[in-house]
Amino acid sequence: MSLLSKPRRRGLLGAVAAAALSLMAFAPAPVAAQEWRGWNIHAADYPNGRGMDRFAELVGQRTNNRIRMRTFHSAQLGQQDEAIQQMRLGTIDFANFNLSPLNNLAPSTAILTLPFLFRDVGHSHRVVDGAIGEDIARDLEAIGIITLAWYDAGARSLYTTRPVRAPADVRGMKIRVQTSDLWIDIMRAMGANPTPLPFGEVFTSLQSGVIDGAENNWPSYESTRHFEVAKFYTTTEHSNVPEILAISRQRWQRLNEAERAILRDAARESAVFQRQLWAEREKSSRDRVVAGGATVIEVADRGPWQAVMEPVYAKYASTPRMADLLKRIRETR
Ligand code: GTR
Repeated sequence: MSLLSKPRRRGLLGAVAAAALSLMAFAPAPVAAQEWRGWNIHAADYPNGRGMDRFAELVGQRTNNRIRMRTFHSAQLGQQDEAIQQMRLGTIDFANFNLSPLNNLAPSTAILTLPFLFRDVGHSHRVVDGAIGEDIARDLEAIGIITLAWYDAGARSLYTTRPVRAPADVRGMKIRVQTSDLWIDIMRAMGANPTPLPFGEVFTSLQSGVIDGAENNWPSYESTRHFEVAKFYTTTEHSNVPEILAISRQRWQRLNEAERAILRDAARESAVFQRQLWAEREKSSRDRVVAGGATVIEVADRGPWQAVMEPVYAKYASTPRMADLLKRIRETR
């Protein structure tokens, strides 16, 4: 026979159940693994895609796969403008963005897009990896984008269906630009007719004659096969606009400090990797397009190209904030 009478036993069981329930209420909910979606405009083997994959791998390892990241390469999740909106809404968690399509949303990014700004790659690294990069990252944070690291994107040059040697040759040509007012002004300053188009539409637009040219770095000119339809690459090297590896602020706000540190470190390590791959790819892409029949027109003197950019500087670097950023960039040694 039980030592406890029935009602007493029910009372005890009830108390145990109540205690268990109250414990459950206070115990932290089991941490579910998170699946993060990443956006990349380029193919998986492009330096940026490989950098993003390295980032994802490091974050997975260091969070014991609690944060699992998957990069959707080749613009599978849309073109860059759409991806930026999706990141702001939190439906894309991480991405590699060129700054140009962010110029209109976060005006200080325009300073880094300005033509003939950096003296060399080392100069651009010291600017973006330092206090100026942090200032611009704060403006991006205000629009919902957290910058974790800076990727290289090399120098952008003009490529066209007819040879271009001097600004006068571009006059009236329809040149594709990214969606940015600054890029429209840069192209107008060269005397061209700017045509904003998504990256994914450039090939067919060149092929059908909707545009006469575009502008980009060696790896993009090569990987997109634009060199097959616009065979003249003129080394104007007019902009070295950098890129960011970023995550959505919506995600960032839900991370603890330890997780944030893991993400930052992994992103910076991925940038070191990307920059190394980038330097190699710039050379191999140049070789590939030349082997594929492109004609490289070397610009020996960039003076005339630089001279036509004066109105662009007057318009985009004239507010006190932008003038100050420009001064600090120029003073960065
Ligand atoms: C590439 C850049 C892309 C995109 C593209 C473009 O160099 O990596 O993010 O900005 O240029 O011109 O649209």
